[in-house]
Amino acid sequence: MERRKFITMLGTAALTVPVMGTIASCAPVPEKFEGHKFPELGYDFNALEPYIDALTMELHYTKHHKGYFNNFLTATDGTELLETPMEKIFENINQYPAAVRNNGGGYYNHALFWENMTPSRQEIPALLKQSIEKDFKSLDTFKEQFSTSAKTHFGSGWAWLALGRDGKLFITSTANQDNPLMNISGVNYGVPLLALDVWEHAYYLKYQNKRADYVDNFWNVINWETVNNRLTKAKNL
Ligand code: MN3
Repeated sequence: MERRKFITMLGTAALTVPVMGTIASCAPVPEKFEGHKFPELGYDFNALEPYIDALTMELHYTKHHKGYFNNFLTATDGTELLETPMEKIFENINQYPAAVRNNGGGYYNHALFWENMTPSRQEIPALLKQSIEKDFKSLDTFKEQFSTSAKTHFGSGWAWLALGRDGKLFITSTANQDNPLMNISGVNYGVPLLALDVWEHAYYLKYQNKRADYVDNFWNVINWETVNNRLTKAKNL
């Protein structure tokens, strides 16, 4: 795409103001956006052992995630997207070049993923537990359905728990670096609450072809506090 045409499209996109007021009509955005930043990893590379090995974590964070971040900056260099929160960019992602979609998604999705894992085991906070039980009948049913989504997603992608516009939780999976905030066909809209990377680079060193074992072990490292906080923010819109 010609650069001028791309920038003109960005200008048009900025005029599209989403309608607010309904539950989860759009994603929570930072109150004060201070530019795109490569996020800190909140724990050591070996902190999630034995479920996720240190070498995988190090390569995943310093090479894959950093690569998406750097390529996103290159793809948006000189445009107003550098001043736009990712949640707003995703609302109009179908108008931007593939490099913005793929690398912006990779940058954002991994930040969510690191945050929704922790080395310290946690109880599920009440709000989240009640919401899961309401929409999936039980925690076990939810885990089973999420696991199935992650295990059966064909090829590279992500499994998600998200909050839909109707105020209900749902499970979905997306291809490549897409996510439920993107306005593209085939993606169900929702505010992401829990993300699981099912690209082979996320597990192959330790689990090889056994993605199912990686998915089963994911339940040992979930930061339920973070997931609950995301739900609280999304419901307060
Ligand atoms: Mn990844």
